[in-house]
Amino acid sequence: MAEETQKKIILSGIQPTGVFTLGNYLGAVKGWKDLQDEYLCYYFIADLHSMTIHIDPQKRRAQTRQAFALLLACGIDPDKSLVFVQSHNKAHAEMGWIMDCCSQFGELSRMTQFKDKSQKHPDNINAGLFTYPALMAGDILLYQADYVPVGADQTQHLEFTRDVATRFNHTYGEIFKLPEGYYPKAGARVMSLQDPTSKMSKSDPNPKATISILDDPKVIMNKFKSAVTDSEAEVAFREGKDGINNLMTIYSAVTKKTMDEITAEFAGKGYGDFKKAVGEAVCEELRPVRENFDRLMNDRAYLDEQMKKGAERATYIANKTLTKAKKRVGLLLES
Ligand code: AQP
Repeated sequence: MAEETQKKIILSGIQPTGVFTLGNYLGAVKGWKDLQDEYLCYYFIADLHSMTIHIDPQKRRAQTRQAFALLLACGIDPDKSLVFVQSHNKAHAEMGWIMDCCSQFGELSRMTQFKDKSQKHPDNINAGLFTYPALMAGDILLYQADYVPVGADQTQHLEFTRDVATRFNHTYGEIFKLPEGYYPKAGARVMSLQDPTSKMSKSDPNPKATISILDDPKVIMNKFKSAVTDSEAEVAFREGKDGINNLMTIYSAVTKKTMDEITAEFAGKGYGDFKKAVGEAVCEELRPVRENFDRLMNDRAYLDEQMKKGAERATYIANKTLTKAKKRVGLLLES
């Protein structure tokens, strides 16, 4: 892996807020794996971002290590991609502050994620939750990323990043590349199995609503069995069939079959057969991830070494842009 290559840079992060769900996997991480040959990929565990919600400190530490291992278990190869923990590179916090000072109260107030998360955690509407997009802008701009894979829920943050970068470049002189969104061809949006109108989330308190990528096959089968569907008996993708649409989306993402092929496959069969097939396909997809994860978690020395390597490289790359930014805003650099 060399920064000198002509490859475009892709950057993305995932919060260590719990074991990744099937949504995180099919909607993000599985796609990240496939980008590794074509792009120079930088992937990080966004532990600073996870501080916007309260997590027991010991749990946060354990989940951060676990999330790092999960990325590798899902096929992110540290020999091809830069993989690191956000807080291991101090440049993120420094650049975050610079971005805070380039962000306007009004634009941060309009972020839908702030509104959603404030509603979800009304007892902890902290300033970090409000300035989260500024930290995220710093994450992206530090590495001069060309592309950022974005789901529908992230486009507003990317626009914000471009706005802040443009403002900085205009005020202090051009140093930041403006990142573009990367829209994966096969990225699936996976919904809750219990409420298919809301997305599957790591932090959902109802365990039946989410498939964790480390769930035991038996547990996976049971969760699909109890997934909410409808009172019809037709496996077809159409409006009003949120539960079945979600299961079809999952099945299609795993098997690569089209919706029409899936409808044909289950014509005349009941939802029981369909749910069983979805469960089995997901178990098979996740089996190697679980095996890799168990192996990695038993090799603490390897994980520590990879984290250290990632932190060093990330710091080296990011410091180039950070130093430029600090100079431009007039911070007196240490001699
Ligand atoms: N249900 C989903 N379907 C498809 N993609 C999803 N992602 C998350 N949920 C789904 C994508 O996973 C990446 C990492 O997400 P994150 O951990 O940074 O934050 P998030 O989007 O807030 O994920 P969660 O699981 O919902 O976490 P919590 O519960 O902590 O808020 C992102 O690319 C995201 O789009």
